[in-house]
Amino acid sequence: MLGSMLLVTLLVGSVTAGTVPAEEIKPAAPAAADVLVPRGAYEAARQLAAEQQRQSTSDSSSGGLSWLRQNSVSEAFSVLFPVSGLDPLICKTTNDDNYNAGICLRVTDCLYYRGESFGACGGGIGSCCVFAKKCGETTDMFISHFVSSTFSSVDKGSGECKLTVNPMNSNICQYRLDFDAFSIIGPDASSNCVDDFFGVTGGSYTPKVCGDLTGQHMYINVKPGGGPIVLTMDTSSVRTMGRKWDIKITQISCNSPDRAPAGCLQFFNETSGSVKSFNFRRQNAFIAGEGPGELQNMNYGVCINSKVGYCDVTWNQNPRSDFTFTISGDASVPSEQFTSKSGTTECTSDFITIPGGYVETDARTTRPAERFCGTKFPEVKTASQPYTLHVVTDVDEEGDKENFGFELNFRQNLCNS
Ligand SMILES: [Ca+2]
Ligand SMILES: [Ca+2]
Repeated sequence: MLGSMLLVTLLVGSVTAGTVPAEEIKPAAPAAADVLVPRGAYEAARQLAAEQQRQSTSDSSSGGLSWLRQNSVSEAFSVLFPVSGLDPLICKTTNDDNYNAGICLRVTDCLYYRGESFGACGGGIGSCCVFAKKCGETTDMFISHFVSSTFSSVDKGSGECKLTVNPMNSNICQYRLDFDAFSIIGPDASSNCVDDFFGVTGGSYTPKVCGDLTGQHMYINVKPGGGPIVLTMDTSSVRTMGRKWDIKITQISCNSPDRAPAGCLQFFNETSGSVKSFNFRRQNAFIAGEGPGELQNMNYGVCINSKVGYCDVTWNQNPRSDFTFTISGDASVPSEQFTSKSGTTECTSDFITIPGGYVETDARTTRPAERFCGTKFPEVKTASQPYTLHVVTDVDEEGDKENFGFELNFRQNLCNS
């Protein structure tokens, strides 16, 4: 009872603190609250909020980022009294047409940092604040969005367009990019991104990409205390298309449970899921005049987090269509003629690698195979941890036809199953 009275006092006190000039309000340094409540009570509340936020962070076992911790007393506290060194709360926006997540901040802070408010969060005290940035801008927010100037109209490209992302503090080790929307011109016939492309500099390796990346993600590692990363979107000013992009950028602390292992451009923290190559398009037939789906010069790792109680992983071609594994060779022939290839002599240009992989040849025997290409993918199992999938493509599509890339499903299997 005493606790809830204290809470009410604190909440009321802080809400009425709107007379403090905006310049004095910083997310990591509660200023207004200090003068309104006794120092001891404030410290106690702050420690409670910090402890509860730590617990709710460590309880988070869902895939990807800690998600949607809304509407609780501790969250209201953490909005009013942000604790230095802890990530701000992530909130869901009310209007998810363009953005699906923001940062829960005090209303005054959202205004001060020129964010856009998308409804309430943090027990109704905070404002779900979205930071949308365009060409030439800079951000150092926990979560920000790199967006195209228009979301729907057909436009000419605008040439080089850069967003500079500075670390929000000296303890940032990683960024996660979520391509919530991403549609620019795809590659030419030799799988090269010539008209439009997107790339990231200033951090660990990321490939140059183009086409459709909606739903994909990338992790970029950086040295803590270092400089910014730069996101570059380069769109051809002589080609017209309804381009759009909304790339959500999340800063990840060095000690965050959401941090992906180094070397994994993509990381899946789930027992089952689907991995697609960049610009894998979901259509079932090749469209004349369009380049291949496959992109050149790929060389990256995809990692699956090994879950406790699970002992191996099975990879399958997505059964949705025959075109979900067309990596090398001629995919313009009837799909009955699609063939699976494996090994280092057959697969030399475009291929995927599954370390420790083996294929069942019949019910009793297996054949080791780690490198796969061609136009068909056999069921592959591996018990070699960490579970990874490597993607390699060369500089052209010489000898290949109508390659889409791949869409593979993975499933971790329980031990002793
Ligand atoms: Ca190919
Ligand atoms: Ca190729």
